[in-house]
Amino acid sequence: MTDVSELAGSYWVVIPAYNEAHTVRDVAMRARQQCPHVIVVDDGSTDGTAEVLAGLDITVLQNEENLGKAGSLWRGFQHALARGASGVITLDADGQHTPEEIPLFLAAAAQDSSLFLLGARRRDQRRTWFWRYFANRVADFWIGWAAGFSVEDSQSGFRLYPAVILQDVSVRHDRARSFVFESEVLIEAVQKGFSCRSVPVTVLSRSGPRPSHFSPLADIAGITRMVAWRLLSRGFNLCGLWRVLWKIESRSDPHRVLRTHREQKTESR
Ligand SMILES: Nc1nc2c(ncn2[C@@H]2O[C@H](COP(=O)(O)OP(=O)(O)OP(=O)(O)O)[C@@H](O)[C@H]2O)c(=O)[nH]1
Ligand SMILES: [Mg+2]
Repeated sequence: MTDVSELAGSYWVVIPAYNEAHTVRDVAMRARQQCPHVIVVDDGSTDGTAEVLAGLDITVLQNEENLGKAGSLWRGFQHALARGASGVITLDADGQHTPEEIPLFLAAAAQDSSLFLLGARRRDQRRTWFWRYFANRVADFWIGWAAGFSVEDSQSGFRLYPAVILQDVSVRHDRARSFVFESEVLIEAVQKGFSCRSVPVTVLSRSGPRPSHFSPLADIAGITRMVAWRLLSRGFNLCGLWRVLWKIESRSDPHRVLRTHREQKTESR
């Protein structure tokens, strides 16, 4: 099995940041202690987010205007893939995720590098914000139904995307898709035969003064529309509903994963 510290060099960390001047430097520095390649995508911030990162040994990509979380993640993914990343670990810039937990993802990737890893925030910590928790659980149900497995925390931004998945999925990432994108990538990856596992992580309350970018009404409505469309186009995926109700975990299609690995090897020759 591959050593976790060896793996750290082949996974890139991508941190989308929109007006996160209060927290992003600390998050980026701590992520840099875990992995040598860290990218912060400053999404047209107006509070000096890029400036506070000066002097750090990381890559800062600046969007001239706000592209939304989806567009920023996408830009970070392309940057990392173009440099040969085996996968990308994403985490939020507001300090709610703990960069020291990155090795948990690397340890799981060491066992199976094709797994989509979802940082599942501890339920007792998420319950502190009741309505948010409730909205998330509703989203978990719908997304699980569409994907066909029981999802523990579909809205977590702490994730590991293997390169094989990023190269295979094609999902809209325009500004309107901001918080829908991460749910849709998950559904598409699983529908394409990749497997997803949860990695338990901690979640802290936001310390900075800025308001949440997540709008429970608009974003949950966007996610519901996307899921409804996917369910309609798959004849309501009754098998998926059954699997969610019985809390059945995601399983991979070994042929699909093998084929993708083979295609990748042929391309890199
Ligand atoms: N690049 C970019 N990042 C964004 C945008 N909106 C949100 N983000 C980032 O996405 C991450 C998550 O946003 P949050 O507002 O914290 O959303 P959340 O964590 O789901 O919600 P809270 O629990 O209220 O914090 C943060 O790192 C933000 O800076 C955006 O328009 N562009
Ligand atoms: Mg947050």
